[in-house]
Amino acid sequence: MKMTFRWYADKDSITLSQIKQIPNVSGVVTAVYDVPVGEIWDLNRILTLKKKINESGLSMEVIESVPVHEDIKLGLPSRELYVQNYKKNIENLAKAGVKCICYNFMPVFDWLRTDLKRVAVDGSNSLSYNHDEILKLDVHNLSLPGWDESYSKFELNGLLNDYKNMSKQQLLENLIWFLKNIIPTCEEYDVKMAIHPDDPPWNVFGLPRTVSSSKDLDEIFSAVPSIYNGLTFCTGSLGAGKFNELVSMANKYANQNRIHFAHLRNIAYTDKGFYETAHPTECGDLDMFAIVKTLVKNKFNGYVRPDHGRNIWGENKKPGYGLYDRALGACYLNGLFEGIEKSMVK
Ligand SMILES: [Mn+2]
Repeated sequence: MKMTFRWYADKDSITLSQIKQIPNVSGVVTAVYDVPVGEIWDLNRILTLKKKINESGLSMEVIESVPVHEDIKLGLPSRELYVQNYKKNIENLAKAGVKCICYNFMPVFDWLRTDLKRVAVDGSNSLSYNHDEILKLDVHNLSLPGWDESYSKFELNGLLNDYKNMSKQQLLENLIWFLKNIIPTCEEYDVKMAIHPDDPPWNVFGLPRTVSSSKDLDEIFSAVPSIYNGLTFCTGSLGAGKFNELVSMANKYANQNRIHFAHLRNIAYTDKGFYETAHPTECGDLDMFAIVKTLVKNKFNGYVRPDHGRNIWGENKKPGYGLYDRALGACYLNGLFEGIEKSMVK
């Protein structure tokens, strides 16, 4: 297991030296953030970013994300150009020593919550999702926490309209087309693709979803069997769907060597959705011990990061991405891995 920590580069108020001080964190998970989706990341900018990270004693082996242009998800003719650009990005990232790319194939929104600061009894706050509140929203006049700056209402209406008649099967076919195009490049440059599951794993606003369940993942992997076509095992995203049995999924995909990256976080279910909790098993509804044990049992050797943390100790950072609770999460996960690994040695 290689413990990493997400870092938003120059936009992040958390510094590399703070991250380096978290025990056992060997690298950051980052990206070149200000390039429009679909365009090529300049190699020199990637190398400059890498140099800065390496000088802090950290590695840059995982990128999250290289976003996929909507035209690829929509299967438009312009996808031919965007997939060439994507391949060029894989090549450039490989030249900078990147080993794993996390990406997703969710139309329009790559995560969705109804409250970014749900306050818990202990005074901490975290992200939460309530399906009733989603149903109350006017799809033609959406205002969503965390998204108002990303799209104008006009753009959003256009995009939602573009997907109106797309089936789940069509979206899956577009994903498979994308994978068939890029995986040979990944094999050539030794870069593993790790698809992030849908968050949350069900349809919202009528948008199709195609990476929500074990059945979905089986179809994706059987269509493009190369081991370079792999998974970001995000426990919070998959686990939001009670139909997903995380331990058996961890067992299946770690055994197949498909899990290249793991986001390990906990959630608690409510009547209408879920909220994010501290990482330990007893803080939420996911059995983090059983999940990690299953990964270790299958000799999982990929990248791990703590995922969304709460805001605690008066910290008021980007929702999910404060320093303190994610650092606590990393320490908890380090302890789980060490305890389980050492107890399994005969
Ligand atoms: Mn995740």
